[in-house]
Amino acid sequence: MKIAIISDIHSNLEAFNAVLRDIGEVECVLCVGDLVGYGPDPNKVIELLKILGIKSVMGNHDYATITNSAQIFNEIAAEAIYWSHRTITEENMKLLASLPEHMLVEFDNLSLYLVHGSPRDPLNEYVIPNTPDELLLQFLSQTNTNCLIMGHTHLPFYIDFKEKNTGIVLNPGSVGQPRDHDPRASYCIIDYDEDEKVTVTLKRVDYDIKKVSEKIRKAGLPEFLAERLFHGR
Ligand SMILES: [Mn+2]
Repeated sequence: MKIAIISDIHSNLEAFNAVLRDIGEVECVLCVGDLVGYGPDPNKVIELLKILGIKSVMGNHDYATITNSAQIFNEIAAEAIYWSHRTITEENMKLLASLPEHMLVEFDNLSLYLVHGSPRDPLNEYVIPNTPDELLLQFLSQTNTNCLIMGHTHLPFYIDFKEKNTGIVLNPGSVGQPRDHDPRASYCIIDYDEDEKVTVTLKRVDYDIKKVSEKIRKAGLPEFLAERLFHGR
């Protein structure tokens, strides 16, 4: 059984579509938040998520967009938050507001805990790839599951603590604004076989960055948000 994990789409429809095409046949697709912010297509991204029945938790940009409050963001991110708040339809805003802070998803003996930031700070804590194992194991045990999935940093990583018989901690990276100097859209596949063996594969997909950058300029969003996509930062 295959499960696809996506995160941080950030209103980038071209990247989202490219990832969905690459995913192909899976049991389900789950999202770790930040559907909107930065990019030019918040409504289309929310509507596609709804049509495909993709479950998601809430991200800090989703929360800031709903509440129209971006004081904690830098000027460029804040501008995109206010723009998104003005642009998103009432119906789509309702869906955004209904996203849970965290989510527990279970398949047979595989249980997944999804949260945008961290289990102790669901919206805002950055759990970066070189976080000490002790803290990751502490988070994992706090969730009472065998797979902790976080987003927010836009930096993909996974660690398998199977030698400690505890589980997996992973971040699928960002679909719509990767920041690890690889501009391709990032996501991951969890493969769970009959012997209950879990395999995680981090994936990258090319998409039409030029098209998105032109849409960003046309929408009147900050130029930096268009430029950064080409460099994956
Ligand atoms: Mn994000």
